Amino acid sequence: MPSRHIVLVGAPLDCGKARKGCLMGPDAYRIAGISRALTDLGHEVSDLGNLSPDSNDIPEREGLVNLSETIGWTTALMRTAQEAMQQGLPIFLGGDHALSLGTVPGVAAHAAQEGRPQFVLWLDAHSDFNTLETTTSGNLHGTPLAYATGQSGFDGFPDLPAIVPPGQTCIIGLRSVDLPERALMEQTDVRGYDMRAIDESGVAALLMPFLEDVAKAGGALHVSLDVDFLDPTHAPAVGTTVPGGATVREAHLVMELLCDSGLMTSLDLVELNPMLDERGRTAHLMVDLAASALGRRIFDRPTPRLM
Ligand code: 6HN
Ligand code: MN
Ligand code: MN
Ligand code: MN
Repeated sequence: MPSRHIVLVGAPLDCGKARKGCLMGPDAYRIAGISRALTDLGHEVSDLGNLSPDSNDIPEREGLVNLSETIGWTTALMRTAQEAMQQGLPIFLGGDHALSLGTVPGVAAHAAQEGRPQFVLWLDAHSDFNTLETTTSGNLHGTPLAYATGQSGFDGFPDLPAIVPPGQTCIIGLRSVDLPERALMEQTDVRGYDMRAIDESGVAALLMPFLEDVAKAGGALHVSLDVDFLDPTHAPAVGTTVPGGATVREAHLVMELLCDSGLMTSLDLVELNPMLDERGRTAHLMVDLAASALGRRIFDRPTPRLM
């Protein structure tokens, strides 16, 4: 893969749910060697350090967890994502998945300025398609994909600088979807693939048609990788473990196919909770997956294509 300018953006937000620990995520990725892994691949890496949320005077709302702080992170990340896109390929080091309330609209605004359609690949056990109206947990890390695709029910959040049409998003890894978010998602043309689809078809058969659509449209592609996409036996450092997730090889294959496609323009690494890790293995696995998406291969010879 050609050498890229990669911009690391630390976003230690921990407001998207009650259990704390994701704020240590950006530093865990740094300690696990994310910069070195990427410079070893020939990329230039800059690290913008850790961001802080904007302040605002939005009142808290009954039944919603940390609304004001979450909106403060959303506005800060929307702005920073647009700036980072002008410099290179940003990797947003989370932080919980509420991070994507800012990153996805921010990168989409950049794509709109360039006249390119924005696509989103969501690798997650969950669809994160709740709104402020449908959430039963009140945890706003369960809402970013609904917000970014322009669903209503986000009173108090900023107007979107750009909407990602639901048909330009693809979720892979689903195995925990709330009934109201499922009902909302079913009214859209979001592509959602559950673990059964991976078991039956293999992950490549699900991913490749989506990548072909991105390529045909000349689109930008944002990838949002939630730790719980992976099976908890491989990636224990996450608060929302759901058994039956992707294997290490399935996750690497997604990343390797993304790399071959040359389409990825930005990446979120979210939901790592270092308090729950075992000797840093989840942080290292996430770094290895990012490296696979950006050119690491074991043996530098093309794989024969069966499809
Ligand atoms: N995540 N659907 C559940 C909720 O509380 O809305 C779980 C959300 C999980 C969010 O994994 O990023
Ligand atoms: Mn650009
Ligand atoms: Mn998620
Ligand atoms: Mn999840």
